[in-house]
Amino acid sequence: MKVLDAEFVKGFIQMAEDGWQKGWHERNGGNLSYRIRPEEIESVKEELVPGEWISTKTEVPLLGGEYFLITGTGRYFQNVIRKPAESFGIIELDEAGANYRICWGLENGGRPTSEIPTHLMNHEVKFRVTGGAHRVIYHCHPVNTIALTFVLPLTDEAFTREIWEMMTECPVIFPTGIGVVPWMVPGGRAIGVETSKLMEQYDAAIWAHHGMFCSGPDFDTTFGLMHTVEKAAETLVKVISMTGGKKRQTITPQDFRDLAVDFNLTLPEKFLFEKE
Ligand code: 2HA
Ligand code: ZN
Repeated sequence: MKVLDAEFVKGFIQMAEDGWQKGWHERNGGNLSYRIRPEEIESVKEELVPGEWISTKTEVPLLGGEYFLITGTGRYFQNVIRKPAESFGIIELDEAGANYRICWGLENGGRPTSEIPTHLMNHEVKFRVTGGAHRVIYHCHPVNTIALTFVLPLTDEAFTREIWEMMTECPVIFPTGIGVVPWMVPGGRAIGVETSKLMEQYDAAIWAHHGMFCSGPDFDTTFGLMHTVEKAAETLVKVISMTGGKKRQTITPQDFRDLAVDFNLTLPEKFLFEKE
């Protein structure tokens, strides 16, 4: 089969297009990667031509030999659907996960996203903690979530609690909460280490004054998580804009505990603190 005819590739392209349509990918902002299933990579073998080995700038031995779809550095989400073979590619990792080689796409001198260390380290943590269930890592620049990083304390507790309060389904969709990475230089291993530590417990991590990473088992769930957090962030921006932050009424810690019982959730008590 041709790469562009494969269902997993069509899903990748559609998710990139959906993110572009949401306004989360100005210019070359954001990046997306998908850990390909063995039968999926087998189905497109005829088109794979491995290139040179290049450093991943990290090591992810648990992912040795895995193949990924990954967007290109400097390439635009806007163009994923228009110029797919230039905008993303298929890479293969060596056994140590220390080097990759491009096997398809990233045409005209493309390379994987500058955030490849964070993507691979997040994939490795999620591979371990979900028993291989998670396959998608998604990064974008959603405006309301970014705006809140100038206003809320940069703690997991503050962000999780405020976002949960904005919509009853939030704690159902991400019961473990949201992590926050303070401002750091992007594109390197250090920010990848901090993000992947958060991914041990969370499926969403916010980068202060930059954007967000989400992880999930498939394209729909991962995009849906990003969308849910960003929509709740938009609601909070409106509440703060209207009131300065003082709510007349909200969902209380006891409400969350009651929800947890009926929905069979475990909501960490660290997010259910009493406010001043
Ligand atoms: O330009 O979003 O974080 C891609 C990015 C880097
Ligand atoms: Zn970014």
